[in-house]
Amino acid sequence: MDQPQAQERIQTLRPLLSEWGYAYYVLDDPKVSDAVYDQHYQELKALEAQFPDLITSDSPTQRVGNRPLERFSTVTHRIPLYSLENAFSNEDLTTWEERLIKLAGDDLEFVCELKIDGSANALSYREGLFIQGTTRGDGVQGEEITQNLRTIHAIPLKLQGTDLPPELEVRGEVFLPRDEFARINQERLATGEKLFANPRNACAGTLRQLDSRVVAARKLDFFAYTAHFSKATTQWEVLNQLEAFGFGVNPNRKLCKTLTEVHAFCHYWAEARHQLPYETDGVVIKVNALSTQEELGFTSKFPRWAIAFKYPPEEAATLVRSIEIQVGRTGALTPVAELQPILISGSTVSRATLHNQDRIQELDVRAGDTVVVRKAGEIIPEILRVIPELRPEGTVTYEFPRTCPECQTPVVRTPGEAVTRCPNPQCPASIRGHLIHWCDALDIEGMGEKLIAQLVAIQAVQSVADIYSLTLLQLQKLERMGEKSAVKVIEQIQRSIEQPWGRVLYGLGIRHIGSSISTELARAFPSAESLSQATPEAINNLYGFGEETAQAIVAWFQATENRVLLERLRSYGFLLANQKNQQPASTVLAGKTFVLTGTLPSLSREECTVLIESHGGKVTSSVSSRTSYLVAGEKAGSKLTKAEQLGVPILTEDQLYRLLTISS
Ligand code: 0OX
Repeated sequence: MDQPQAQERIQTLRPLLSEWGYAYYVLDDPKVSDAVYDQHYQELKALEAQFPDLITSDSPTQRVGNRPLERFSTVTHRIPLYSLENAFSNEDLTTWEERLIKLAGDDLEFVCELKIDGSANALSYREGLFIQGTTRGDGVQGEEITQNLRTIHAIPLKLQGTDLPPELEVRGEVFLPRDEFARINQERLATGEKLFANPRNACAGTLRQLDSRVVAARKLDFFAYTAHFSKATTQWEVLNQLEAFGFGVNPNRKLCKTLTEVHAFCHYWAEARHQLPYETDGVVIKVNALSTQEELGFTSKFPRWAIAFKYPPEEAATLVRSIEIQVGRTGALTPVAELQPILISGSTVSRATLHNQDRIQELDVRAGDTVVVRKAGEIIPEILRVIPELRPEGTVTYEFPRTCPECQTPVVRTPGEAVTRCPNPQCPASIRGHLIHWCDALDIEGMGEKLIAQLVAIQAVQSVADIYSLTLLQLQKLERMGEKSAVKVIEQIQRSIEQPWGRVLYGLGIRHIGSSISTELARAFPSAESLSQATPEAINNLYGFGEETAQAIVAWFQATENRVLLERLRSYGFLLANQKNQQPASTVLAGKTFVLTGTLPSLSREECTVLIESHGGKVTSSVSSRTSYLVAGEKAGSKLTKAEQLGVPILTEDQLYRLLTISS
């Protein structure tokens, strides 16, 4: 395809992909299947990779940057981002309305919007194109995080419609949906990283990432709530216009003629909000007429024409029965408070995390204390503070254990780290943790925590490889295990041998290697063999991976016991490599022909072929003018000379990886 033909095709693909993306992400009403979307997206990527001059900033492929920023720059907001005055009761709302009536008369209408618990941001558009996005910061100055905001599909890169304002500033809330928050924390738990306390913190932390590829993997969302248009005369019209421009706008809004209707809206959402897929902490009430808003103006801190009706925080007081220590897969000791069960926003809480030794010291929490518990992000309840007035006599300061409660090995705490660990790799808690993680990763139904605990207790399994030598008889002897269930478990175990290499890699429980990173790694390193020989640089060059990740992988594959484990898994029938006839990982190399020569540092010829083919490329045996690239390793022979003569580009293994990551 020549450049004009590519341009024509690109101009068909871009609006199509924008429309499908909008239907999927904003309207929640997909027009085509994921596979069809992906196929067209990859086609656009491939065309743009071939003709980089044709790339434009509003292309759907340009939502993610290629490399991390060094730092963010500070921007002064053209108009400050005000915060909102709070109302905590119906009386507070009535006082607010009385003040409004005094200042602007009684002909008032109100718009009620749910108050989203995320991060406020300002977005600038010029001639319909998204040019800059900033955080609220202190309201006067914020940080420029355009690249991160571009990853959010509810923020259009190009406004929809024809009659577009030459300049437009939109404000709204970026937030992290609850299920995405849970997914991220689960992954962090699996990789031994510190958990986010709630979706708001996770959202703010994500927006502060210098690498937009990390942001893109976290699926932030956005609701727009202000902008100024010459044509709009009311806030209600503003919201509708923002929707027409292609922004995500919260559908749960209401135009109210009276304060009674406002009260009803607040009352209704006090409970109903718990069913929403994102967190809200109140209702924002705004005067509808923009002319009245202007008339009312601002105090030094707040607009007079808006107020936030805040729902009471999801907190409750209860008694700490005891403080227990849990030992995780990585040996980390996590203190947990066993609580007198208490109902908080619709569910019973009986345990709360105390995070680590420092947090216990900071709170000075003791068994017998009455504490305030919050359901942070509605997922992990945490203790906010102790109520000292209610401390009974005779309580004692909690002593953090010096030995592992499971195996009595002295615990260690690396200076500068918050975590205390049991260093014993044979600790039953860490063995159980590894086994649970493996069974979860490989989807072995029936192998739950209880069964695993029994098997570890009788020393039937220690390493994940032992699972594959379990016999029916061994299982049948266990408590509450009939013949039928035992047969099922054995079947499930056998089935797991067929799981793809990416899942197996995730199951190995290497630090920092969560489930999505495993999938990426397995795409790039199609076997345990190639990954075990990869250099930290080759791993580092991959999508979103950092130094620590690369080091963790290299160290894991160097350890003798892990090499033995892989050998044992192989002997039980694990392929530890991608299947040849697997679905293509991407089509970024579509239309490209490769020739291989010499010995590559980590990939065998066979693996390199699988890698190229899995991204849509073709591998042939001899160099000609039609060869797109020669991949050359050590001791390359005549093919290298021929490629040089014909001007065929020559790639090292590292450069091949880079080609894959730049284009995918
Ligand atoms: C929200 C939200 C925040 C406009 C002028 C002052 C506050 N968190 O959902 N702020 C505003 O409005 C601004 N509206 C909202 N819906």
